[in-house]
Amino acid sequence: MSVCRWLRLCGVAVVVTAGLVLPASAAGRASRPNIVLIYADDLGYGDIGCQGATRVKTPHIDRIAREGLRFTDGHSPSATCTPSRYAMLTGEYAWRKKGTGVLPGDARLIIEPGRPTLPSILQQAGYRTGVVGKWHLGLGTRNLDWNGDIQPGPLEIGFDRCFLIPATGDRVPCVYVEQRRVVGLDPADPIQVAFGKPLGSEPTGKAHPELLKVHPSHGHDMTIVNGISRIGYMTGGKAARWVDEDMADTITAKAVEFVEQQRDQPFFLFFSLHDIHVPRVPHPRFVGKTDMGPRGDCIVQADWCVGEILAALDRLKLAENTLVIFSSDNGPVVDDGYKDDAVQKLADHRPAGPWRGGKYSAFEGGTRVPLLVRWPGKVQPGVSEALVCQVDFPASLAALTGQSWNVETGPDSVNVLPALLGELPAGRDHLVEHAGSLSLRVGTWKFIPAGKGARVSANTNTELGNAPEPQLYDLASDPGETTNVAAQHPERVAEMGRRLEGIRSQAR
Ligand code: NG6
Ligand code: CA
Repeated sequence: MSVCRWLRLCGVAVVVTAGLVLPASAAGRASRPNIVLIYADDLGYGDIGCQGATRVKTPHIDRIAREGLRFTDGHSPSATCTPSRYAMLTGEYAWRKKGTGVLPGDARLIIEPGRPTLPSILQQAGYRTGVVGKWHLGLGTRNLDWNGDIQPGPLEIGFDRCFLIPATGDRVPCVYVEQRRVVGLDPADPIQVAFGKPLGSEPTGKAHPELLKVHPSHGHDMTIVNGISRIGYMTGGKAARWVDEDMADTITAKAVEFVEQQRDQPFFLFFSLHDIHVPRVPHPRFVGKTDMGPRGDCIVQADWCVGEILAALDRLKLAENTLVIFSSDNGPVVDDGYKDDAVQKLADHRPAGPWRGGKYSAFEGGTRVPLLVRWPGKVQPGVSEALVCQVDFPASLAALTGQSWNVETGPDSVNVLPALLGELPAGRDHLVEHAGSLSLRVGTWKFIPAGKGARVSANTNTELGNAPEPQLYDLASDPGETTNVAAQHPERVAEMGRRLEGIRSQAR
């Protein structure tokens, strides 16, 4: 019997490289399933049926959970969008690098072309790579001209294809970018974009609230596009402007098109939903599907987007050979700047599930998000309590596809592949959680250093987790972070404080 066959019979995956036979753990598995990463925006742990939501139905998301592995301790790297995405694509905690906070819509690209990224290593492994939907990692260099070639962007950091919402739904420019061009732009009506200082003569929400169909609750009072005032100012590009109500349909069609086009070789699709970020303006067919107003209806819409991708995989007979990952870029927020009835209609719905806080928060609700992994026949359906984070995707998916991950440029990415595939019950032993400040998880202990800052956000009413004294929680007995036990465990507080400082001061 060959060594290969013997190892396989013993349950050890093998990789044959230049005559050498190495166990998978040493050489990577060199398996190349398609990878579809569906990334919701601001969707909370408790916003989906399989994690306790009852007033909104999410059958498609629940199907991924039922047919796959549901993580109860899966995290986004940060409690807001840009830093989470930066860390997930680079394997480096965003707080290590200046300028990686929530970006304005005219920011330059913050991921350096040429550095290893999640998509670039998959490209190296022979994948066709695509990103569809929200980007929010900046585009171009300084003073980007939106009317010409938009670069550098996703195509310079490892994606073969892109169809983008450049920043967020609530930030200008309110146009799509495909490959390097604004979609549908009339050259006779050039786009200009500005943040901070007004631009042009188009009405703003501040001056003309009578023109609005959705009103801001805080901020969001600048240029009006499609009856909704945004963050930032734009002029021109009228024919190219998106219609919020059609956004889910538009990006889902693009995502499905990518899957159809790439079906014959391994592909990686990063499908980055707009939902359920503000402004929450679902397509009319989803309006009223819940009793929670637009926030609930947008969850239904997000679930529909997921269902379309799963249906495409089924239709093309790709489901068996596709690793589907579903997650969210940060915890939930109820009022994030528009009067959309989310607060009034929330009642007993708990967007963060059992966790305290939400988007922007150092409490678990900031980063403990839905994380589901499905790979039929390879990942045993079930529930995992492993501590894992999206920053681990680069090292883990490199291991899956037989690539080595560059720990110099992506030092915070841990290979947790055995946990992601359900082969091991444990993932990381520790995790730095990032909101405005840093906190540290070690096992089920959670340490939040003493810090300045409001306890509750005046805008969003989120409990931010800041306190003038150190906080220590034992999540095993107190998952809701209700009882600060720092005073009872001074040594653990000191030790976790030192460890956090050590990680913080580690050079790249
Ligand atoms: C905040 C916005 C909020 C949202 C957030 C980014 C205001 C008052 N608030 O500054 O509405 O856009 O940035 O969200 O402007 S994220 O999910 O992209 O991180
Ligand atoms: Ca977000």
